[in-house]
Amino acid sequence: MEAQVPTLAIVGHPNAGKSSVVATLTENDRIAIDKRAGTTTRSDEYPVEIDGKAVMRFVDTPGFQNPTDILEWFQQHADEIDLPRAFLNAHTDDRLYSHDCALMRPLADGAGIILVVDGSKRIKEKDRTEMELLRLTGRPRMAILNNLTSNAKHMAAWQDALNKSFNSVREFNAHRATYAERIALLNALKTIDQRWEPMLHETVRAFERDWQRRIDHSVDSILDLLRKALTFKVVKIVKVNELGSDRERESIRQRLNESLQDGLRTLETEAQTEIRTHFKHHVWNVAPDSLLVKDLFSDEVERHLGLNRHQTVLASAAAGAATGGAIDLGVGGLSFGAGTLIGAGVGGVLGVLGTSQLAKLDIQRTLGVERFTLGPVSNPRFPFVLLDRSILYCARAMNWAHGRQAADESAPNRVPDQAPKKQRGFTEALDGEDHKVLAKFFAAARKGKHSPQEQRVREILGSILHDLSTDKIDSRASL
Ligand SMILES: Nc1nc2c(ncn2[C@@H]2O[C@H](COP(=O)(O)OP(=O)(O)O)[C@@H](O)[C@H]2O)c(=O)[nH]1
Ligand SMILES: [Mg+2]
Repeated sequence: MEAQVPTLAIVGHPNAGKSSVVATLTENDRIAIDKRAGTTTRSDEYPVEIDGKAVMRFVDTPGFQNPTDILEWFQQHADEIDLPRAFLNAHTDDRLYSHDCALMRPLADGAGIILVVDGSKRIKEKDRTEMELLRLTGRPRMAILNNLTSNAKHMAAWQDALNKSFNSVREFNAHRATYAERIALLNALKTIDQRWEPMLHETVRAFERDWQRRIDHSVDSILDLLRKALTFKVVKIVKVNELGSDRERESIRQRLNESLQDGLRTLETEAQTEIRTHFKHHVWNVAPDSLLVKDLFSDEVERHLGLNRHQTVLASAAAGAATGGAIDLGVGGLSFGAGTLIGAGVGGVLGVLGTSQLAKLDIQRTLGVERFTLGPVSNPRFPFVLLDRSILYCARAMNWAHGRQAADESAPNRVPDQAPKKQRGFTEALDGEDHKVLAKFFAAARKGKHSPQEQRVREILGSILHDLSTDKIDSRASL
């Protein structure tokens, strides 16, 4: 074991939530969270790696087997300088103490202790025994109150009891903890042993740098998605003599529209997979009522995300003026003025993004063939909606605890995956200047051009994502 890397052994009763805490702290959603009590008999090491280098290590232990015996042994050998090492030496080959030795080994090697308790249960004598023997190890130690239910009746008693034997006591819910809470916990670990402070300081900084990098990568993924989506089009070439009636043209138009939508859905899914990977999620479940599982072109998504009418008109006008061309608010090949489109679109069954208003159909006839082109998307709200949904996806990926199981519906949802009610989407909360910057960026992207606004767009998105992963999440999540 590298001496420089802070190592923490996670101890506590079976089912206290030890494995869940390790999964959340190491962002490892593959750690098997075993519902059956006492099935873990070994100590498993889970390093936290940044740039391929372990910056800290957690050891998931089976918990104590014979706490009363150990306490007695500790008390009888009070003159030993290193009780964990001495206990281990005395019991290595003793099968009765195999779990206890698995737990004691990392402590003997210098690991600190995180005791996980289920704060919803009453404190028992066995708990007091364990607290006392952990105190006697002399190792730096923190206690985590992981309240498995909403029963807060015993929390104060736990706080009192734990405060007597631990250098730090913190509430931490393995199923709910956000990035900000993980960082807060790591910062608190600094205080349990002053000698760890410089190391943990570096670890926390590495975490923060890594987080910033993930935000940057997510911004890349989103901008990439927007560029691809805004240039995406579908084409169908048909021989004129195979084209009979107008009904046939209409059915071609409909099929093209489906292909356009499917293509855009696929692009969105690809970007989401990237974002999920940035935040190390392999297990991914979203509540059925989340806006994230609704179809991209559904009325609900349209209603809750993107800019409002007024903002759309202003932003599009600014972008149109800047690029020197008229804004294309095309509706199925016809041109309406901005007011007409918005007025007709909102509240309609299909919404603004619905079938007819997404993109313009272009039909060109040459050499006996008709070339039908649908796209790229000309609807001015679409990129704002797509952007909002990408941000929503990031919010979920950034704040979903890795130790949380999909089945746990009891943990209050702190991730704003239902649209904020008071505002439509994240972009709507931005000011008019930022709307214009975005609209100009979208206008350039539609033409496949680099936009001078790109740097500013990156800053805007970076700051939204940053805010979503720090303390500001709570105000949104309560909605
Ligand atoms: N509701 C809720 N359940 C939790 C939480 N942490 C753990 N659990 C559940 O409690 C059970 C035991 O958790 P686990 O991490 O395996 O505990 P261990 O035996 O101490 O490793 C599992 O079913 C977990 O899903 C939590 O914060 N909230
Ligand atoms: Mg376990």
